[in-house]
Amino acid sequence: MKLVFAIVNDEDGNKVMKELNKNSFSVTKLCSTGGFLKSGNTTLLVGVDEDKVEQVIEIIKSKSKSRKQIVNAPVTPIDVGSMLMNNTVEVVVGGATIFILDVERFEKV
Ligand code: 2BA
Repeated sequence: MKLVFAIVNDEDGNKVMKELNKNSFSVTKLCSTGGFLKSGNTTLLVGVDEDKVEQVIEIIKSKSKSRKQIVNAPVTPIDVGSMLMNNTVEVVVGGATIFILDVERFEKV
């Protein structure tokens, strides 16, 4: 068995979860926060047999869009003397960041 960890945009989270449920996959949704943007994202946990992992990835891929986001990157005071200036940076976020882990043991009691 494998555990699929998928970090998706908040706006895509429900769509991905709905499609996984429609295809009979059990999903747990966690509210998470990206360390870089400090904004909310959604982490989905899906426990599946190894032969279903590709199907899960395809579903996540089909419902997750990548987006460009403009963020304020503060310029350090060293760069600008005593003034504190803001500099905007464009980053591409997602579609989805996926980790696949081996499950040592799975029990429902
Ligand atoms: P955040 O950490 O908020 O990152 C959002 C986006 O900012 C990233 O998109 C990437 O384009 C950019 N970014 C992140 N760290 C950066 C840095 N040190 N310098 C420059 N740009 C940076 P994604 O790569 O699509 O990641 C989306 C979210 O997935 C991340 O949100 C984070 O919550 C998670 N994630 C991505 N890679 C991860 C990893 N290796 N381990 C744990 N979580 C990860």
